[in-house]
Amino acid sequence: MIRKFRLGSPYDTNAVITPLQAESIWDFPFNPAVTDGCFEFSFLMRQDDIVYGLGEAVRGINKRGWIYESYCSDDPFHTESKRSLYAAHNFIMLGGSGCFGIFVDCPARVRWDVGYTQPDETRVTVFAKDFDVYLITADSPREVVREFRSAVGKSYVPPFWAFGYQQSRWSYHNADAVDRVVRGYDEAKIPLDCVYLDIDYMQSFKDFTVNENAFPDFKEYVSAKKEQGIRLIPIIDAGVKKEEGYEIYDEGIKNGFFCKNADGSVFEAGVWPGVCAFPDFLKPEVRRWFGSKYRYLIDMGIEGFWNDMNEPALFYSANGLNAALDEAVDAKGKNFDLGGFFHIKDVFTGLSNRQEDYSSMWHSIDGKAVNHQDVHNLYGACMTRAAGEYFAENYGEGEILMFSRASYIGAHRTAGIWFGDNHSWWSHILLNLKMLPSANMCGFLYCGADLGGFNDNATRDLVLRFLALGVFTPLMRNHSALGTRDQECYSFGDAGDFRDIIEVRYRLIPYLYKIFCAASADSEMIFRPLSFDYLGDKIARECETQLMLGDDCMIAPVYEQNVSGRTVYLPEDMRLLRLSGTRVESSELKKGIHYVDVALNEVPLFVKKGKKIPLCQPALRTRDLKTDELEFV
Ligand code: MIG
Repeated sequence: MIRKFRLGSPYDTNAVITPLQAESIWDFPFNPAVTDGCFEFSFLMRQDDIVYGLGEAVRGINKRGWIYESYCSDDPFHTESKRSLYAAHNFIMLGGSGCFGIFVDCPARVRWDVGYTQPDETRVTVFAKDFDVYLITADSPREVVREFRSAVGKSYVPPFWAFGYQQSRWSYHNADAVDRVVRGYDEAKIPLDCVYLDIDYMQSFKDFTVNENAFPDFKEYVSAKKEQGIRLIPIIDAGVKKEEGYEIYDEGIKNGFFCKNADGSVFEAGVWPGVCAFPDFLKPEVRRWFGSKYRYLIDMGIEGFWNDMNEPALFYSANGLNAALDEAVDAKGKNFDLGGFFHIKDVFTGLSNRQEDYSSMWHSIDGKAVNHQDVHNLYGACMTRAAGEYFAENYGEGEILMFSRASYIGAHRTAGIWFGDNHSWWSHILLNLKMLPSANMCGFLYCGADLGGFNDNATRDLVLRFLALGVFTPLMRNHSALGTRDQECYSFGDAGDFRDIIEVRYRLIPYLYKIFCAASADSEMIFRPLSFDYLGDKIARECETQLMLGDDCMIAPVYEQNVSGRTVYLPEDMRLLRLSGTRVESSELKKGIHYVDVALNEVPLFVKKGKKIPLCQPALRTRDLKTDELEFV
């Protein structure tokens, strides 16, 4: 059952699509109250209750014992100490003595104190006066999720080729660099379907432009790659370069499409292109306008995009920078104590993504000025909705690949997400694994992390182990930052182990695609915590390093360095498949704890009794897969 409670007159976030009669917020059964001008509610947790949800966030599948904040943030350090990442996924669920889910449909900041202040209490603070809260009750966590997901609508299904292996880097800056990647993979006989274009393909980082020195005849080039079975996926950033004569900027100015300052002038801040204006994506006409701009690239043969920097990330504002410079100039020549030094240092390091800047940004909704803070968490989602709706209308649903960095529930209907700038750290294999079921609860099915890690230098074994998790994630993309060690699969000498891992992915694609489509159609999760399936089993309930995959399987990737395998808990008898290239080794394991050897070129898959897993022959491209010639294991 689902009930809706309302405070004030909320802006329509487009998250829930089932029409429901709203009750008063004061009838919400979890201690609704106003404290210090903010709305709060709370519920008690028994010792063995698990709190699930919050989608893309730090820490565990069980969210207990930390404070999280829904506030879309461009933060490239995904450490335990953080409260916010790029997304605002306001769905939380209690599983245990009772079972219910809560969705706070509010695009302003929301704080989730999940047993941090009071170990047995979850306290939620909503920093707004107009919003809806939904209460979902059912008999089990799985049913709560299903009920919630049916209310927010079916998840986006990308094109079939988007299940192929994808290679990215910031940046393959010209056609030669892209060709080298394709050649590297082809020579190593490693499957590949997509190569990504990061910001350097543009002219001066301007959206919907192509640098002609880097790609002299882009259209021709895109079609030549397509003939080779390779799709190019360009990035689109939220900020529009301030430059007279640049069509997008001029049109935005002429039509009043950009966010404003309080005095009505255009809000400006620095991002990659330099000073930028920010489309007011909350306006339907702005979404239609910006969405239609993708056509420029689609007409050149492009079939997929990734939307970046749409929290929105702000490196600095003119106001912030000038104030900081004034302080620095003012301090010059004065006797500087340590306090003064750290103050100036903080002023400069705090220039990016400043609260003051977000507070000085204004939207216009139905002719009314709305402060950015009240809708912050919808900005990126609306950017992606702009593209998604244009694609669905003009090219048909699921024809164009789209995924975004920032997101809000609702955006899962038109796009996927990636988990942003992780690190080439072993701990991030596990963090990214834990994000998968949480993201699925919130509707995001097409997702994945930067395999091999984005920041910092990767090692060969890390990339292999990361890829072995990526074999199962719908988005299987290796991506890394400018200046870090190359981490393409052919960059570490002998590529055989990489081929073995990625071939396993291609063998599984028909099966994974089927699970994906069914999960979208039936409002199911692809990845579930073991506790969803084995409710009374203590070890399963506490397991944070293994996941159920669909209805037949369990996965348990290796996430530590210098180990030859890992300990795996089997909540029932299962068959272990050791997959490597076209090799399949199968053995039976009894319920209980096992140490399982996993070589660097192997992918372990645990299959429940009485289930059969279809495999096809691998191919270098998804288009060459013979999806109707399946062998069953
Ligand atoms: O400030 O476009 O998360 O994937 O490679 C960094 C450059 C901007 C952040 C994205 C990352 C991308 C990078 N971008």
